Amino acid sequence: MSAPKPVKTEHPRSEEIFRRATDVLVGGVNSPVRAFRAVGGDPIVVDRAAGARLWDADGNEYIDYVCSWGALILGHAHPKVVEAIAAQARRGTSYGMPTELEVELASKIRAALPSCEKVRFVSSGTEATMSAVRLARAATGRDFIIKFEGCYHGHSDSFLSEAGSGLATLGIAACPGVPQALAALTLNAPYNDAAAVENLFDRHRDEIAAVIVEPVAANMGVVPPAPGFLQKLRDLTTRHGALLIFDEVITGFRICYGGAQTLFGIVPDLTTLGKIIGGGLPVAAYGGRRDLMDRVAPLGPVYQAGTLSGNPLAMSAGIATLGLLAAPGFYESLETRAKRLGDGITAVLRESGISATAPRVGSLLTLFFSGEPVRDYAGAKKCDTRRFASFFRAMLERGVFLAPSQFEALFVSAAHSDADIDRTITAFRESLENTTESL
Ligand code: KE4
Repeated sequence: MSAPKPVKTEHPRSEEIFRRATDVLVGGVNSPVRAFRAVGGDPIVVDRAAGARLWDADGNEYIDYVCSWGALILGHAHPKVVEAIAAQARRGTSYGMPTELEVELASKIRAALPSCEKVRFVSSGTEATMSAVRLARAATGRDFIIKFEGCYHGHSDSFLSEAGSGLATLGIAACPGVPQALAALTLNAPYNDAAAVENLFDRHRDEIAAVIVEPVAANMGVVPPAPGFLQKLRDLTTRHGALLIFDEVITGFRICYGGAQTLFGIVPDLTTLGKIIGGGLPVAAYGGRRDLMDRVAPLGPVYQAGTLSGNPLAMSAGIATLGLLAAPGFYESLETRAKRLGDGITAVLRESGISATAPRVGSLLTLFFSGEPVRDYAGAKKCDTRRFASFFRAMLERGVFLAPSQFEALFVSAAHSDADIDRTITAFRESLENTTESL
């Protein structure tokens, strides 16, 4: 295995650009997780990307496992996706009116996820989950929702308590600016704890509109659902007249073409999607049973709208992406790559005796610096985040870019070659050797 090329540890151009960024952009970023606050130092400034590679403003090359936070399952700048975007751009970027492209992408989604009898496109996962919860509250006439500690469903007010991703990274347990009266309507349960959910239903009988869940949690690190957990949520919501919302913004078209609901054989009432369905452009969606979705304007009174919803440029990227994902053997090949990486990491951990675990669900992986398996947010928070920070930097210096937080996932794409993965495993072994126990 070829040793990874060490990258320059100085980043003069990134630093200069980021200094200007902090003057005009809040924290120098447009999304908090990008700021490297949990891993130290300034973030790299990306200049370009292709396949499994990123290059920063100083010309350093990285093998990328962030992949735009999971959107780029094909890798960066896939020629067919770029061509679809370019061809559409020549025909206009946004019309603010119906197009056949929207019908085509929605039809592909419904064919893959039959529970989505009808679909509405929006421009971010946050919009999708916010709208799905509004619809659930309207359909049931109830106000409370249940979410899970450590799960992340975007930044709308109802989801900002005990949330994962950037809030976990920055240690924000409750977000200022959310009215207490609204925050009180969000009930949190530990992930994988169906008994806690049952207890909430018993305490709030007939008051709970929906349970929203990441069917594979990937915003506290990757935490698989315990056997039977999702089915128990399905049973409880059905019994109590609440809706089950699968937030598949990460898992949709990631762990299989039909998402987690197909893999686990659970039919949710509503599903939210994002990331992959936009092929790297701003597309998200919510969908579900016809009787529910037909309550949304203009058919019903549940209002939701968006200037750029379903815009033709993003639809074209999504159509090209899903067309490539539907090719025979795509997910088998992706599984082979992800298994190579997961097995390599596990072997290094076993050899090293370091207390860490590396759960994997398909092409979603995490390295938890924790001695015991992580099954919920309380377990994830026990991880040695300082050691993770040291490990992250050691990997970055070896040309491997991971998500800059213990509470995120690694994403393997179809562009990661065996050589990339072998180089990553070598960098992984060297980085573990060079990072001490908690600093
Ligand atoms: P956006 O609003 O960021 O498009 O999607 C929100 C969202 C909803 N549901 C799930 C399961 C998600 O993972 C996300 C967003 N994921 C994070 C990364 N873990 C986005 C990265 C960021 O915040 O910059």
